[in-house]
Amino acid sequence: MKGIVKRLARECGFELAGIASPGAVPERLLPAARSVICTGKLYNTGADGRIISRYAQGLDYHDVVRAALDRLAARLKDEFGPFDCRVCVDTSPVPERALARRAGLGWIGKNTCLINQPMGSWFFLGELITSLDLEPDQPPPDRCGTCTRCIQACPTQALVPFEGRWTLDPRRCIAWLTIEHRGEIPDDLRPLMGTHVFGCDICQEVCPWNRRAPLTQDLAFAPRNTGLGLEDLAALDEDEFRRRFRPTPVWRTKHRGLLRNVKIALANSGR
Ligand code: B12
Ligand code: SF4
Ligand code: SF4
Repeated sequence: MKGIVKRLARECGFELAGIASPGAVPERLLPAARSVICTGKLYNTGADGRIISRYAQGLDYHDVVRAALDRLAARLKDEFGPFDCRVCVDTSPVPERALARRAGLGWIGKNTCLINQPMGSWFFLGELITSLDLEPDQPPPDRCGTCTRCIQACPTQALVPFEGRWTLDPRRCIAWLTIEHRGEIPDDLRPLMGTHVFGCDICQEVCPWNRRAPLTQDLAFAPRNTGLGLEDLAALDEDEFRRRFRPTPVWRTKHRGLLRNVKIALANSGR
């Protein structure tokens, strides 16, 4: 049964799939939950992520991953008959990295990303919580070893020790500051943000497990606004911003947030 689930997941566009036991959180979301099918979908196209991070250059992954999980649910129902299920992509109460680790998709690196040995960390996670009784997979070993590249490379020292492991201090993380933080960005952090106007890939770019990581073949993640420099972004009006970024994750900052970030990036590059 598990083999069929993994084969169908691959056919629905997921490079990674595994099974975890539900735990308290998915059980709250679906009381009949017996297992969680955890999936990973590669998004890296190899494009430069120094202005807009790689995950945000194509179509919004919430829509792409959700549609693929809906397809997977339909295929599983054709195969096994009716069952209860619930699709999750970035649903905040679901600890996706911890679940994916338990489903054998990878280990949680010191950069706090989920890393798969052959595939690296450039993938999105999504889950199908189901009432199917599937045997759970085992978490793989942690392969960070003595490496500390991500910790050293983080411009804002956002990766910090906590209770014997590494965790992320979102108040210092460029991804948080450029995407989620509203209002002014603290003066001391601005010069450290470089040219990043949406997200940050540095702690993944330096990770040795991403050196030979495969690229996505899914055209949904093909970069949509290539060739736009900081000056071009600064010159976008509200309508143009909407036209270009509405289908992508960048929409989340709104026009005002993007302009705030672009101003800092221009200052940091001496312009
Ligand atoms: C909020 C959020 C953010 C916040 C971070 C807030 C925070 N403190 O984590 C910000 C905006 C900074 C962010 C940034 C990014 N994010 Co984000 N984010 C989320 C979101 C929505 C919730 C995460 C959360 O609840 N964090 C709270 C912390 C406490 O919990 P946690 O992240 O689940 O992970 C901890 C536990 O799992 C714990 N843990 C539990 N069991 C175990 C067991 C062991 C052995 C260990 C060691 C640890 C451990 O350790 C983990 C690390 O601290 C998730 C989706 C989701 N629902 O999970 C995506 C998610 C984590 N983000 C994702 C991505 C892609 C990114 C960025 C790469 C985007 C970018 N380029 O800018 C960066 C990466 C930054 C980084 N180094 O992690 C992906 C990660 C995919 C992957 N391969 O890991 C996710 C899963 C979204 C998705 N559906 O694909 N993100
Ligand atoms: S995403 Fe950037 S700022 Fe955040 S922890 Fe990684 S390197 Fe540091
Ligand atoms: S850079 Fe090194 S320490 Fe950081 S996540 Fe990758 S292997 Fe682990």
